[in-house]
Amino acid sequence: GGEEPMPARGCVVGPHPEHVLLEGVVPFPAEFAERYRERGYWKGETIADMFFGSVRSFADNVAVVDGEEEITYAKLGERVLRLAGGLSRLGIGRGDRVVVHLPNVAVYFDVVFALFELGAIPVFALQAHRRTEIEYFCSFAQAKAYITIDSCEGFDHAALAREIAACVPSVEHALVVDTQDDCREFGKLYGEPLSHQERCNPADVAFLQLSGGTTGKPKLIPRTHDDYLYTIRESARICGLSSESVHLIALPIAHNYTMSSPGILGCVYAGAKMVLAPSGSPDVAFPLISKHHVTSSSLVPPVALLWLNSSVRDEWDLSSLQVLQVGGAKLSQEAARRVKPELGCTLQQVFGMAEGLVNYTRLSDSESLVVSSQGLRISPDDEVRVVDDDGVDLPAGVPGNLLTRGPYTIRGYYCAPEVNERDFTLDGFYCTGDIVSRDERGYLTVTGRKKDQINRGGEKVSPEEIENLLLSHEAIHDASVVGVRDQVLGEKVKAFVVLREDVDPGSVSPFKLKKFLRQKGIAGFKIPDEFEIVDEFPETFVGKTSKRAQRES
Ligand code: OOB
Repeated sequence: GGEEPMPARGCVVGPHPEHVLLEGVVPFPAEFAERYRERGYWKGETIADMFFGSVRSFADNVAVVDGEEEITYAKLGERVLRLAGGLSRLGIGRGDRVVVHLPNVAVYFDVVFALFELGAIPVFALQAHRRTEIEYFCSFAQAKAYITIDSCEGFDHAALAREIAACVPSVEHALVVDTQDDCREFGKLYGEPLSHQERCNPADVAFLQLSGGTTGKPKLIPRTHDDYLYTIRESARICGLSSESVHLIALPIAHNYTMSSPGILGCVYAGAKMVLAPSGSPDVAFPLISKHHVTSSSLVPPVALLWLNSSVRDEWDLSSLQVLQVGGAKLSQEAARRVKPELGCTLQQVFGMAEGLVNYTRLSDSESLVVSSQGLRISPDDEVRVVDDDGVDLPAGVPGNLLTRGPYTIRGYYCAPEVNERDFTLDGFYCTGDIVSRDERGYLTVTGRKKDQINRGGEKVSPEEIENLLLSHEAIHDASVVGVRDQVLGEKVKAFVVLREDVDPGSVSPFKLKKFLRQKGIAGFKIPDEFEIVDEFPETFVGKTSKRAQRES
């Protein structure tokens, strides 16, 4: 009765336009899409529809806390529409790719939801990425725009923006969020709210997420509005989020885990409050938990270990904390067992992948299940197979290769037909490269990995990518990069190098090699923690480098 509905969007929202398939995307086969719609997984809603639904339903709730700034859902909706107006006037619209390269700051929400409202396609770079990666994302995705911040953690992103604008022809706009300048160029984009929307179709690709690499270059993952929103609704429910929840965002904001498991989109869906932290370290996170009565957070295992082992833990009131998600890499049982007694909250293990499939232990699961398994799939229609190397299905309890297909798992990487042939079966299962065992109820335990990838505390490193960069060094004849065990990170990155015959070994040091890689412009977490100069690599009996021997050396 009688109340004016709030005009959350600039105009009356009409029906969605026709679906447009982005070139280079492998679509879901029609019979699967039909089944997922019939079963109510795909509801025919866009991420922007969901966002503005929450802006209406939770208008006066605080959505984002960033330092001293608190932004309500109503205010966020207004900021998003005004920025969408500005971006639209620059010519950014439906289907345009925009590389987003921002740290954990409130403006991230404006940018991402404005792009969704325009039907533009964000490409999610991590704050840690540097020139080599950003240039690659921009050119590979043929991005029309690149959005970053002036500087962060001592790195001059504004200079990077100038370089990208100069060297990637598709990039018409390199936009820099200015936190220091007086001119506030970026702020000027917030103008008249977007008044007409071209919008997009729920079956369209919503964004391109990055894969944890196994190849020379990172692969891009196309996720649709329909498929992603399904995981968001279910994740919010499985993680117990409500409009009373206060979720600490302590991991890199653009990672798939932080976006959706349950992540910022799960929070927006539930109308929860999100408290932004620049890092998960205890001296940053604990004061925020105590000040804002944080009820849940999502961490990777090394950060969970920092929380468990922190000397300042008793100085802060953490009693509001109810649930702690830990995922991205394997959490040891010893650490898992300590969470409840020492932090006073329920542990929820998360085993997910940007390609799709996400598993959670449930909040009502027994303590022994929660500490020993990485959880159960989200959907009854997630098809999970555990097979031997010949593709034969294995019985419960026997570890094997995890293959999966389902209502939110991609059918192929973006513009990557050759990789797709390797990583997807003919009937559309994604070969995850993970070795798992499954119990009778479907709970998975991760026991190993088949893919050539290093999981450095949740951050994924492709050995091939680093080997290729090392091979471009004039003193290096051959390079092999492997993961070696580390107490805290689980694995760290180690490079073995063979020098050219005429090179004096004294002229090459780990310090110099690190500097060389840094100058190439790559994310810091990919730079090997250790180097070893060797005369030759151990070989397998077929004459290939034995990475196993190197890992164990
Ligand atoms: C998440 O996504 P990605 O795409 O960075 O990495 C996926 C890979 C998995 O294939 C697996 O190898 C590993 O990361 N992984 C785990 C794990 N969670 C992820 N390995 C062991 N135990 C776990 N709990 O990492 C990601 C995406 C969504 C939610 C959570 C994590």
